Amino acid sequence: MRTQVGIVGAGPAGLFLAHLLARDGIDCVILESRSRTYVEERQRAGLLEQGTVDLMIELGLGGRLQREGIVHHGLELSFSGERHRIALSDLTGGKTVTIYGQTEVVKDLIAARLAAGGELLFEAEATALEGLDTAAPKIRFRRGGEDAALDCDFVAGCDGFHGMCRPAVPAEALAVYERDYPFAWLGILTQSPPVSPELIYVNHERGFALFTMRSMEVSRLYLQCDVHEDIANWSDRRIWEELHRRLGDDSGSELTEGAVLQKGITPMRSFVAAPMRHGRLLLAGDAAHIVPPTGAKGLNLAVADVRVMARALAEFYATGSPRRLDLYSDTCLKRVWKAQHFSWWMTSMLHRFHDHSPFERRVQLAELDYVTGSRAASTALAENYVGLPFESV
Ligand code: RFL
Ligand code: PHB
Repeated sequence: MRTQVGIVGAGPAGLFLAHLLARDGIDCVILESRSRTYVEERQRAGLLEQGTVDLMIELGLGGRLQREGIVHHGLELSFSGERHRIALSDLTGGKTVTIYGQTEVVKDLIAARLAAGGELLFEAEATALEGLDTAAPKIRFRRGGEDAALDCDFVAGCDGFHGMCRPAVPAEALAVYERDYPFAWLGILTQSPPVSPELIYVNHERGFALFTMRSMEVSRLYLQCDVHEDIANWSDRRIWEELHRRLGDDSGSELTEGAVLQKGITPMRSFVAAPMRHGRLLLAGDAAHIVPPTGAKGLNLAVADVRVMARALAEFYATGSPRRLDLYSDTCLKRVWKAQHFSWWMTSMLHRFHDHSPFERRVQLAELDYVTGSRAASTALAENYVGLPFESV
C-alpha cells in the first residue's frame, strides 16, 4: 500500500489533517487502531475556539455544527460564594466560543471523509515506523490479524499521548517538558439541562468544579478529585451532593439532577515534546503535547498544529521547497507554549492545592478578584480563551 502522507490516528488531529490535505489534492491514508464506534463515542472535549469553528465551515464540514452548536459570548467564574461574568465577546471584538462535543466533530469528519472516498482504516494498529531519516518512510501495521505496510513520503503522528509515533523518535533527539498535578477531574455526562446558559468555573474550598453542557438537554459536569481516586467511591448520590455544594446551590433548586449517562476520571498533566518533527515524521496534537483541560485548549491546539502541517506539505508538493516543513515545529511550539501557559494559569488559579499555605490561598483569591474586576486582566483571560490568532508564516 502506498500514499503521500500516512496518518497514524483518527482523532481530531488526524481527521482534520486528512480533510486539509484532500483540499490541496494530497493523497493520504489514516490508520486507526480502534473501531469507528469507539472513536465516535469517546467523551472528551466540548468547547471549540472560533478558529476551529471557522475551519470546519471553510472545509464544508460546518452544516450540523452551525445548526446544533451552542454559541457562547461569556463565561462565569465563581469564588468566595459569588459569580462573576467574563464578557468574552465584548472583550475580544466580538469573538465567541462554541459548545459542540468532540464526539460530534469526529462523527462529522469521519462521515465526510468516507463519503468522499477517503482511505480511513479502522482497527488498523500502527506497530512500527521505519526509514524516518529517508525520503521513503514506512508504517508497519496490523489489521484483521494480518501484518501490512504503508509506504509514504511523510508520516503524520496524530496518535495521541499514548501512541507509538513519539516513542519512535530516539530519546536523545527529543526534549520533554512536563508537570503532573496532584489532582484529577471526575466527569459525568448527564441527561439534564445546563445550570446556566454559560459555563461556570468554580473555585471552592472543597475543590474546583465546572458546569458545562453538550446541548440544552445534556450537561457535562466535572469535580476536582484526588489523583488516586477510585471511581467506585463516587456513587451518583455523592457526585450530585458535591456538585450542589460547590455550586453554592444550597436549596438544590438550581442544578437539575438527571440520569448519569457516563462517568470517568481524567488525570491532569502539562506536557511538551520538542521538536515536533524528526526527519519525515511530523507530530501533532496530543502526540506532541498535553494541556490540563481547564483552558479547553487540547482539541483546538491539535487543529492549529495540522493547519500548519497541511500548509507546509502543500508548499512542499507544489514547489519542492522544504521551507515551511523546516519551520513546522517552531511555528507550532509558539502557540503550544502560550496555550501551556494559559492552561497552567487557569488550573493554578481555579483548583485547591492541598499544600497551599493560608497565604497562598489568599493570593489565589486575590488573583480571581483582580481577573474579574479589572478590564485589562479579564481581557487577557478572554483573548486566550477564545483562541489567539493563528501565526502567519
Ligand atoms: P486523540 O483524540 O487522542 O486521537 C489519537 C488517535 O490515535 C489512535 N491511536 C492509534 N491509531 C493507530 N495506531 C496506533 N498505534 C495508535 N495509537 C493511538 C487513538 O485510538 C486515537 O483515536 O488525539 P488528537 O487527535 O491529538 O486530539 C486531541 C484531543 O482529543 C484532546 O486534546 C482533547 O480531547 C482535550 N480536551 C479538550 N480540548 C479542547 O480543545 N476543549 C475542551 O473542552 C477539552 N476538554 C479534553 C477535555 C480532554 C479530556 N480528557 C478526557 C483527556 C476534557 C477532558 C475530560
Ligand atoms: C467540556 O465541555 O467538556 C469542557 C468545557 C470547558 C473546559 C473543559 C471541558 O475547560
